[in-house]
Amino acid sequence: MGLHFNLLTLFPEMFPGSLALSLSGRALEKRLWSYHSLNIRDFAGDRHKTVDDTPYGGGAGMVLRADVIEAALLSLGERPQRKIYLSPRGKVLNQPLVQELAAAQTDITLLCGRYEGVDQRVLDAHEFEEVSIGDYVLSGGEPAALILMDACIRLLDGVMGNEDTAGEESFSAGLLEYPHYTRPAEWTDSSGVSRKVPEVLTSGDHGKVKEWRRAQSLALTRNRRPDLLPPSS
Ligand code: 6GU
Repeated sequence: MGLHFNLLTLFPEMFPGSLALSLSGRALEKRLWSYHSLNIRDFAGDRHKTVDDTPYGGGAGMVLRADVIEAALLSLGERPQRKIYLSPRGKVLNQPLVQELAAAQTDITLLCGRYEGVDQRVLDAHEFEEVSIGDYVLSGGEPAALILMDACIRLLDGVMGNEDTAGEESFSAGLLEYPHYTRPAEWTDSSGVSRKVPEVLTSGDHGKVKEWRRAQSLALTRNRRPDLLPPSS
């Protein structure tokens, strides 16, 4: 029942974070999704609670120990789980992957790295997938986990307030969104420039509105993100 996330992190207080608010927060209260945040440090084997060590071969930074990560993982028990290590070297998260994860029939375990990384052997031994949220470097995987979770949660049945919103999105699937306007129909900005809402939107002609929005979406996509368009266009 509902999508369940396990979080393996050195900062369990970072969850649910922003996901306790707004749409995802309401969905959490409604039990449409749930989470279990584990502190990796609780699985350290020594009295100093050591979780990391220096890298073999030398170099800067520290590496999270395989044995500690595995102990945390095994504490989750035998429930089937999709295991994801959040790391900038993973495949980049996109909407098809988000849709796949939101529809997962198993728990999703997210390993959030810190320091230089995680001992490769625990990733290999437990067949972690690696996922990145984009081509830049964060100081840790936790914000990436929150983003991945947010993107999944908003797709769950019963989460969106307005059932129209999801359909609207599939209409413009793969394109950037057209511009939005609300009242007043004419607005003067702080420089004294008067700005009107595009006439078609106040015309009441729903066919024309739809056509205009589609054209706007296409033009925006062509200008800003041509990589999103199929090769034919
Ligand atoms: Cl998943 N982790 C970190 N540390 N940095 C990232 C990232 C993940 N995705 C993009 N940058």
